[in-house]
Amino acid sequence: MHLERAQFPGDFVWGTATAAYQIEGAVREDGRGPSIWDTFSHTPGKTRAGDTGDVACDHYRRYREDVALMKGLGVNAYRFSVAWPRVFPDGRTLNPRGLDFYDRLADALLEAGITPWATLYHWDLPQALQNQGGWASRGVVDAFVRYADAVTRRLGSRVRHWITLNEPWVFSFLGHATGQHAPGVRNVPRAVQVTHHALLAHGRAVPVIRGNVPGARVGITNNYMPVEPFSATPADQAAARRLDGVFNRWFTDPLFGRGYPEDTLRLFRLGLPGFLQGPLFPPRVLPGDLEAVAAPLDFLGVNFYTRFVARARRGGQPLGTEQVRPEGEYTAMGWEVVPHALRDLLLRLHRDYAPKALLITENGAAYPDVLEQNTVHDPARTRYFQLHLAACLEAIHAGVPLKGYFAWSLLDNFEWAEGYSKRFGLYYTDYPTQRRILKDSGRWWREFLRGGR
Ligand code: IFM
Repeated sequence: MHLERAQFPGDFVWGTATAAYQIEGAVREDGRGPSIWDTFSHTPGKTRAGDTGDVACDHYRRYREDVALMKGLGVNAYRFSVAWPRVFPDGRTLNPRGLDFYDRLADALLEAGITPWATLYHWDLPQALQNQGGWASRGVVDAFVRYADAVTRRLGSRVRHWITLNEPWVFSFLGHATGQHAPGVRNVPRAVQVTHHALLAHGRAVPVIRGNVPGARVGITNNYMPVEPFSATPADQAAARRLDGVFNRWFTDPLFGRGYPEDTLRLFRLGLPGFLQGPLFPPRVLPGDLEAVAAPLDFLGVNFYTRFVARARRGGQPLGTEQVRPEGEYTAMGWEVVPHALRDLLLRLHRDYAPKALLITENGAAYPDVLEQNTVHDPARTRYFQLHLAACLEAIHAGVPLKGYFAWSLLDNFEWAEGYSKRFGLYYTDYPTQRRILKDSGRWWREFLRGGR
């Protein structure tokens, strides 16, 4: 496949992405408090092989080396997240030492000519706030705004690009409905309430960030899951639309001033006749909330990995829908490789919401990598990147204001409930020695980024 950096706009953002709990380790360093992921991962049976983020990639101590790795790759941006429990260890009291780390990281990035893109929340809520109800309690909104204020005051002179939340769908539903993620709650009404508090916290933080950061660029990152009907039957189409509401529109319509989608609200209120009986779980939304959620954005962050093919089915499956797994290529996560779905998604977001700018804030793939003679041959991952970059180009040619792409991830890391069993990195992490080894896919990226500079 012919793909060159020069085919993309000259000012395109090229980055790699990570998140605090997945790479930092040092969970007791410099006054950090426990997060819900510390609690969850230390609870027997919650993560694969009982893995925890206690050490992870030891990035807290090795960040300089990791910045050098990025420089070697030739990226011009790095998306990382700030750990809330480093900054407010007990949920209330500011710990300036926790911010010192991000200060040093930002300086090291800038010195290396890499633009920092900071995410405020990538799932590591301070346990102290969870003890007060966490995201299910409205008090979390003020706590998040205080946290966003403290972080952006301290880093705002050097970090201009801010992402409030990473993937509210995931931490709302996997954290509070299925219980696969921290805090491990299984309560659908609570999960729906969490979605609203998350979006409200985002919207209330946006003007605060702008006030603290000269020339701020502020956005949010959603995980998008395009849903395609299995067949053209009205039942399958309706099933796909239901899921699209819950996965995608619920987290996007309110950001763009449309409130929550009517059909999904109706589903949450009334259930699905013959399947789920209402009244169920519409969220409590107070006057003024929706206006706050719709704070103007500079960009919409898109995390894309795969699609969902939906078939209507009564009984057994949530929302009267089952997932069909078409024949084709799948990654080690069991996610289908479908680059056309990324192109179509970008076209759709542009058409339906017209954000000022779109960025792919995550895209990548896990494969069963094997370290052999100090190298990892991972042609499937290289191909995954190439196919998805080609999909991005098609979207750009069709007029989508796509401004950047962050590969997930810089290095193999703690993949949440999957622990260290799934590897997404451009660098292989040899956990016993903490050596980082460039994979073939990383070499491909380096060559790609070298071209056209
Ligand atoms: O590792 C995660 C990341 O934290 C959020 N988006 C998806 C990635 C792969 O599962």
